[in-house]
Amino acid sequence: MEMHNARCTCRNCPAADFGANKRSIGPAIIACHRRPEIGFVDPETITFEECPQWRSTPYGYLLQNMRVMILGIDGYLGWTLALWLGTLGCEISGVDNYARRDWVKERGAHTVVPISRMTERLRAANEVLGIEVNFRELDIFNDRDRLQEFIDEIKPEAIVYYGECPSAPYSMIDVEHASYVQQNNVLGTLGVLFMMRDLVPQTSLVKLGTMGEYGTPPTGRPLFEGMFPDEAILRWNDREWNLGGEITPRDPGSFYHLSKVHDTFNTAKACRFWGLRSYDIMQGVIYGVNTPQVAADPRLRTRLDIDEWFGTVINRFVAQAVVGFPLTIYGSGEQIRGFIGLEDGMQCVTRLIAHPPAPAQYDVVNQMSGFNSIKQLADTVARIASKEFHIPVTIQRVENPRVEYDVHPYEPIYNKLPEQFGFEPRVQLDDEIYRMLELLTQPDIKQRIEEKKHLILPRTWWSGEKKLVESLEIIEEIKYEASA
Ligand code: USQ
Repeated sequence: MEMHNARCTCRNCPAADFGANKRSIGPAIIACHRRPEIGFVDPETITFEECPQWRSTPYGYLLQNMRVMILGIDGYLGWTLALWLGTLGCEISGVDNYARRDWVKERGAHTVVPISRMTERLRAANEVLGIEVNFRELDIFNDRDRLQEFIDEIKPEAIVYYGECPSAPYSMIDVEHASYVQQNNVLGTLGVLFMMRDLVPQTSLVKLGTMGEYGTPPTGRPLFEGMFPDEAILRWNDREWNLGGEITPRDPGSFYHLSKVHDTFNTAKACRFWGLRSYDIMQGVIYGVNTPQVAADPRLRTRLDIDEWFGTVINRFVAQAVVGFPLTIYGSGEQIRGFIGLEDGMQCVTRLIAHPPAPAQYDVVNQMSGFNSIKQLADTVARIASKEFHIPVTIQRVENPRVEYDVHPYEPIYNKLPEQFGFEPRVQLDDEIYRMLELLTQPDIKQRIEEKKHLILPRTWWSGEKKLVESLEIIEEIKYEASA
């Protein structure tokens, strides 16, 4: 079967130099940074399939030794991606200021899967996987000059932006936290857009947004991939307009989600103003602990948070089950979210890097592999924990400290990744929950969950109140039965 990016041409390639012959009049021509010997060519003539610089991989053609810079390389996703892409032959560089470690520490929590210091991580990546990561410790917002220098030195061919604070509850603690999250996220990204304009305008920016930008519109309007499809019509007062291509309305659920909405507009405009290229990923809630690389050695493990601020719902439910803490469904549990396993998230980003947007193209993909209600997830975790691990599990409903629709229609559209980029989900929810239970029941990890059990019940209310939520009802007790 033909690879998804086989017919992409130099137009999409970060090695194409569009400024090569500025004085020429007539059709655009390019030179190639990687193959100067080909001279000036029409950007549409050579395809990725034909170009010897693009090598076949399971995720499409990938530039040989492609230079990928990961902003936020020390986090849950950043570290995992560094090892994943390194194994595929990419030259990895990355920056981080260890903020995620600090935020979690500030809340008195810790990653329940122990992770190594960066120096140890880098050494282990080299020893175990033969990957050299070019790392620089810096703050994307505060150390702009140093980041600029680093980008200029590396000249990355793709930049993956994972350097934002990802927590809705953290952004709702108080005005300091809300301001910090918006400054770090929105202004950090804005700075990078300017750097790309000045230093690497041909590089694609793969930027992490969130499905939460859309919210859950009570009208039931489908959650299109960023923009309205061509056929969308607005009717009003006997008149009609075609909405195709317009950014859809957003209804974000926290000051964190709002920061991502602002990024959406800043990034879309930078592509429009300066011809930059970007894929904005609206990612569903991510879960899991497993890729072949992070599982290869304990020093290569990625973090896993389970506290109310940085733990996402499936990861939290699994940890709660392991220590016998009743699973915490907020509100009715009927709220529905899109989800994606860690390894599937890595596959999607790889495919996007392999298929760069054309100049000035801003595009959005909804990155998820399925959707479930919170109640369904709690039931699934409880079933696997009790049946396969003989752990009795209780599920409780607690007050919902957030402001969100409890019951709502949900129709996400998530066709682009499978249809245009060849994404095939491989992570099955049940299998990944099983793998997480295997890891989290290990005595040292279970002990680390026990130590932070007091940080499971949420106390950050969207209203500003500071009190632990109260349990509303115990809705299920699932016990393992030997005959089952
Ligand atoms: N929830 C529970 N019980 C819990 C934790 C969460 O019922 O113990 C519910 C929440 O009320 C919410 C849903 O589960 O309805 C998801 O909550 P979450 O904390 O797993 O995820 P969220 O706050 O939405 O944020 C996470 C990531 C964020 C990403 C987002 C994708 O932290 O970075 O943007 O997932 S999305 O949800 O699609 O916006």
